[in-house]
Order: sequence, then C-alpha cells, then structure tokens
Amino acid sequence: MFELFIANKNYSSWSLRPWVLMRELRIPFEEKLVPFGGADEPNAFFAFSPTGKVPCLIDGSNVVWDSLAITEFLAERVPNVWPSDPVTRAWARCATAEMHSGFLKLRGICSMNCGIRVRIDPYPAVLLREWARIDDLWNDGLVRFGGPFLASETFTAVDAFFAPVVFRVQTYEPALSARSREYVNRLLSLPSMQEWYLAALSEPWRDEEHEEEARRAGAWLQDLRRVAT
Ligand SMILES: N[C@@H](CCC(=O)N[C@@H](CS)C(=O)NCC(=O)O)C(=O)O
Repeated sequence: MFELFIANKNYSSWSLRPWVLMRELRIPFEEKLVPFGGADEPNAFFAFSPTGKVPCLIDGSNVVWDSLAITEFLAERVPNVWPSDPVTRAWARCATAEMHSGFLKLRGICSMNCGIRVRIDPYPAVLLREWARIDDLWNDGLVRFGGPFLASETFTAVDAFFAPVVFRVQTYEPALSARSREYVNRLLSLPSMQEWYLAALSEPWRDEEHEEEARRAGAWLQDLRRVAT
C-alpha cells in the first residue's frame, strides 16, 4: 500500500495536492501526518524525505518527494490521473505546470490557512493580477472542456493542483467571476475536501511561521479552528 507523508492539513498546500487526487481517484493509501516542528527543532521530514519537504510518497523502496513527480508516478500506475484526450491532457499539464512553478505572489501573500478568514485591504496590484490569471485560466478550462471540473467531467490532477487555491479563495475572498465561484463551491463540497477541511479545523497545532505569514496578509475576520493546545 502507498504511504503518503503530509504535514498539517491547515497549512500544507503542497500536501493537499496528491492527498485529494488519491482520495478522489480512490487510490488506497496510508496517511502519515507529521506536523511542522518549530523553527528551533530539527526538521522531522528528513526521516522520510530527502529534501526535508512534504508531500512524500513511499511505495516499497520507491521514494517520490515532489507533488508533481508523485502525480506522474501515480499516472503511470493507475488510470484517470490525467484526461484521456491528448489535447485536453496537454492543456491540463500546462495549467498544472503553471501552478507548480508560478503564482509566487499569491503563494507568498495568501498562504494556505484553511481555518481563518482574512481581509486584504488594499489588494496589491501584483496579487490582483495573479488572481485575475487564475480566474481566466479556470474559465478557459471550464468553457473549453465543458466542466464541471477544469479539464473534464471528472476530477483530474489539474483540479488537485488548484485545490489549495480553492481553500485560499475561502480564506481571502478575492473577486472572481461567477463561473470560477461555482467551481470553488463545487470543489469545496467534495467529500474529500470536506474531510481535509474538518481535519484542518480540528488540529491542535499552530506553526508560528505560517501564523506570521497569515498575520502579514491582512486583518483576521474569523478563526474557526479549535483552540490550540
Ligand atoms: N516542490 C515541492 C515543494 C514541497 C514543499 O515546499 N513543502 C513544504 C510544505 S507545504 C515543506 O515541506 N516545507 C518544509 C520546509 O521547507 O522545511 C512539491 O511540489 O512537493
């Protein structure tokens, strides 16, 4: 059975990608959650991941330590990770790659923190441009391939890569088109996303680095997480 090492569900956007993909495609795996340690503690992720980062997939003697590499590793073993039509698949791979290597302002300013609601005011222009690009990209996929997911009737890897952005929409409330909003609501209502979200809310840990990032983003309107221990 695959073992998937991940970090805190509240913060770990990279972990969410393979986790939600495997849940949606019903790929059995054992979840191994290792919470972020404090800045002064040794990085516990090095026990299983050569980069000291999560996610990390273990399949027997194979160690796969990057979310995109995990996706391709799975695509070689199970069906339906990518859309079957080559043209659609090329689009899905482009959008996935754009997410994997881009949107640096969005990632930097709007870090994933599932349980809080934040008002960014004013929205920096560079950030607005990246949200606008996300909106265009989602509209392009949803119109071109007919939805309800980004590149087909079913959830594929490209949806998994944008799942953390969907939680960021919930937290930071950027202005988006009606079609993108519908897509966000569709993803948020998936049982797998609900499972992740409820687990994120009930986590007892707080990681100061991530908390500080979210404090820098703007004024907190709500913190829906259980009280930290
Ligand atoms: N390119 C990697 C990035 C993974 C990554 O940055 N993971 C973060 C967690 S969300 C991490 O492990 N950070 C721990 C650290 O940098 O010490 C991937 O796609 O998996």
